[in-house]
Amino acid sequence: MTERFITRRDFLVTAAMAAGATHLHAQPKSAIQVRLTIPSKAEGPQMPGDFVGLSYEVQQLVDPSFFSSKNTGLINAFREITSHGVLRLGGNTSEFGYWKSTPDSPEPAHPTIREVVGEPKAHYYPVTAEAVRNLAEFLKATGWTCLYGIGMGTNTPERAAEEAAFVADALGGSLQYFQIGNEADLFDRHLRDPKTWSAKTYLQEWLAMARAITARVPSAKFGMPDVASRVEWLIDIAALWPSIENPPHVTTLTHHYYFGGPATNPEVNIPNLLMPATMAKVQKTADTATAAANKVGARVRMTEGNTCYRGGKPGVSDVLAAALWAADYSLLLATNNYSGLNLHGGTGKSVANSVGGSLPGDTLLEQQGATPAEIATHPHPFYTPIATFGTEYKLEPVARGLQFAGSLSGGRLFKTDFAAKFQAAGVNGTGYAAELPGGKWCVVLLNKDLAKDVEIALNFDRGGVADLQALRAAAVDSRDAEIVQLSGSALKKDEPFRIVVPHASGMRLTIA
Ligand code: BDP
Repeated sequence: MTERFITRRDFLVTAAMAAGATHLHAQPKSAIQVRLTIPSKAEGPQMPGDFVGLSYEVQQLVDPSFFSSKNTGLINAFREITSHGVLRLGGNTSEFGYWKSTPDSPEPAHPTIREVVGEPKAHYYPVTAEAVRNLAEFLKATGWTCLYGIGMGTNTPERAAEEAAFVADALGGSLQYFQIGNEADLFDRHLRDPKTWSAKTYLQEWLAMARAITARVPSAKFGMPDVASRVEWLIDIAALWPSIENPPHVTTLTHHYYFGGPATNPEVNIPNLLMPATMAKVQKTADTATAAANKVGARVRMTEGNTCYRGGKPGVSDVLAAALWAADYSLLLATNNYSGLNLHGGTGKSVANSVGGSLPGDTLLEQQGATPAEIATHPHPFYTPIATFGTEYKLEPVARGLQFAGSLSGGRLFKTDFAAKFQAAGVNGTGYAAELPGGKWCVVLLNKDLAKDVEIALNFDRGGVADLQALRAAAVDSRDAEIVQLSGSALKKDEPFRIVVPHASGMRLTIA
């Protein structure tokens, strides 16, 4: 293994570019030294090329022009995140959409449900053929595929099958699979009888719907159970699975993840979001979920999640910290062989409706004395990867994190000890590396520490660093997170390599 260092002159150029990025970052002199080695062979999981995804409320379909080939601003934003992504439609509102195949189809009778604070109100809305056709064109324009959510809470197997047949036909190859129901592990709150509701009763209902869908769409595939937090349901389902005769084709076991919430909870803060214990919990969930998936011969996907539930927290969900979290969270799932993840977002209205009508983040800003004009500068919902400002769509910090993580998509991950090396040096940092199709290596280094800069000596047994970018902002709580090109003539092939990663920032390197 050769150790590679850039020349003194080149080091100064690189370090100045990295540290000079912001006056808030300390000078490299005080940086803690960490020595990292990329193994000679990539022996970790294969990260799918379409690993990165977004999640939207089904209610977004109420406006058929939103996901349509005419919405070029949104199409460009999707493509900017990744050219091969996965759009998941679901969320709490998916339980209140009903399929309306023709403009004259009558509205079906709906069951009465309990109204609970924080859960969506029983406002039913139609999902139309026009919206689904437009969605198909939107997907083609973006190059993305879709995980299509069909309601379970207030739906019937017959209507589910009608909708699925139309969707399968309209979306064709852009449809990866169906999801039935959203966060059924929380149905005991408002949609089902808490005395009888369990993974077992859920599975019976799910089977009735999945079988009805499969009867109409024999090639139908499914992801399930999309639990909010009871990951042990995946274990329960995996245990029951062998007893199901001729089971529907489940390709993916799915769960959701929000770091915490709601916005008014003081525990939802930047130090807690970025601390190593947060990722240790993520790892625990991943262990449970992958054990269940292995039993049923499926892969795991995190289909809906973000920093803070009920629409996010201003100052946490919409700042650089969220970008670093998103990059780390995504890549940690990738090392656990997840097929991908979908970070939740959309328009403020759809997400507000999904949580009962308003966003706690707005209440928090009002309490803090923010003016309506100041509040309007925040993305709504606060965690959304793509914000809607009038007719403009803007990539938010979490989307920058997804872009950073997504640069390893399609690659074979290296099994590294980077996190342990950072920990041994007393720094809250981590890193990931992959061999990309075509042979280049890509490395993502994340310094989540709020105070300490690190100087990394990177050992690798090939070529040189061909490209270098930083993920950074003026400060960890600034909203201007960006990915900046740092390479230039300073990074010549075959030079050895040493890099300063300032606190609260990330670096992405391509090794060719
Ligand atoms: C999830 C719901 C989604 C919400 C989100 C949130 O599935 O509809 O928008 O929480 O609370 O549990 O932000």
